Amino acid sequence: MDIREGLTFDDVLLVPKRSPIVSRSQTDLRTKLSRNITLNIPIISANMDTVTESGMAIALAREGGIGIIHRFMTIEDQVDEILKVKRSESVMIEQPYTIKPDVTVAEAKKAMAEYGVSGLLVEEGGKLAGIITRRDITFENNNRRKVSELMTKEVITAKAGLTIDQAKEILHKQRIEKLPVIDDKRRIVGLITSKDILKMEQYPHASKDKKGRLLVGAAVGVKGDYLERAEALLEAGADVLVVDIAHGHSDNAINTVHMIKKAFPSCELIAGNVATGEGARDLIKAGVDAVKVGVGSGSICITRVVTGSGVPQLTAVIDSVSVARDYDIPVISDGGIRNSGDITKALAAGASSVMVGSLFGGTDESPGKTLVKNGKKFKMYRGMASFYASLGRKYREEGPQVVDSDDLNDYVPEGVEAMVPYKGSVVEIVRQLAGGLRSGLSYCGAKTIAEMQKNAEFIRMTSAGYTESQPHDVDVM
Ligand code: RVP
Repeated sequence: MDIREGLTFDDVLLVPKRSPIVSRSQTDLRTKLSRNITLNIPIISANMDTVTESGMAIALAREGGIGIIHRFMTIEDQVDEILKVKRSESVMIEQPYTIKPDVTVAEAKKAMAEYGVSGLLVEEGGKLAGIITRRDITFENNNRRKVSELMTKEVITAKAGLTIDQAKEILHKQRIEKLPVIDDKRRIVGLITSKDILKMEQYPHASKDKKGRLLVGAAVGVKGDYLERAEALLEAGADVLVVDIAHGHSDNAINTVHMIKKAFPSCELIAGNVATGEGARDLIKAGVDAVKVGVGSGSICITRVVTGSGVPQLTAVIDSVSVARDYDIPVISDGGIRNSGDITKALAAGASSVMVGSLFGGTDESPGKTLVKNGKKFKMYRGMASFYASLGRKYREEGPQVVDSDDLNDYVPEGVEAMVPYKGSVVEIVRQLAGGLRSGLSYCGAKTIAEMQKNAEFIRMTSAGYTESQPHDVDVM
């Protein structure tokens, strides 16, 4: 039997090349996420319940990447997460939240808190009747008063089709923060806010759709309600769906890709995970727009220990890319990224982007509470095939009786529950990773990721080479 050799990030280095680059700002990190979606930085946050919900997706898209909302919640909740991202900023909010004039101040306060907005358009008989903002009600003691008594009735509005500059001028001249957009019959068409315009200027590299809304993806599984879920997510505005299964080179995954593409031909679809060229080919033939690669590479993954199966990540990427390149389909390297050097290596090996889990766990934007242990702050980070993640899923789907159910004894976890140190905001981490990657491009003598892939020359290291690569013979502070 011929046994091939498999390599991963720590087995190799990139050989430095003559560089024309003077400043990192000359480098360009734009890349293809999938056939029809371009990102400004090649970083995706993992569809895990301790990594990506709307908070993470918003932060990452603002930095130029994208977050994939995990699927371990009801369809309604996942749709809500997508809507939160899509509403977080846009040139114009379509279908802004509205309220009726005859509801009470208490209800208006509740709605504002629930939607996380500072004002609501008041709508009556399908027409704009006024606007009520937090300022109008914050110090109103009588919670039973009606919205109609406190709202601004003389609202300054704009007609559909105005440009951002025109909107800015109106907002400035009138000293207002919210500009409802209406049609000839005074029906509400949208809402432009000064906050959205400011955010647009604050995050110039954000990944956005054609309407100026942040990009966001969502995961679906291969069983049960996946078609219904896919439809609801697409309807809510998800830009890309990810068929998420541990063994993506399976009839199950291929069939799911077929079904989703048949039902929603224009859906941008990623599927995985695979670890070989054949796996990539089968998913591409089934119709995917990008292939996600990584079996057993994740920090919380024990698939290789439990099943004996997997491929070291660098080899998995190189093999998958060797096939996917012929079809012009991007490859996402998923799992095992610990620093910007790993990202540079994954991209140099041919991946178009990387998916990150543990590095983004433990941040302000990741779901879950911060815990304190021995005086240090942590957050939970767990594999989606871990025992407790699986228990949570069963609990949600089947109710509390699962806690006593015998079939839990038969569950074979392929992931672990873990804690990661609390790290503050993910924004700083993303900026460090992107900065390190820009330097990585420069060491390869490249201005773009494509150029780096052309120039890249890997060299294998021994364990002595690896030791030399780390800080050594000093006490690191
Ligand atoms: P990492 O960034 O090394 O923490 O890896 C994250 C990846 O690990 C995810 O994107 C997913 O592919 C994989 N994962 C998630 N859960 C599990 C598991 O329970 N085995 N693996």
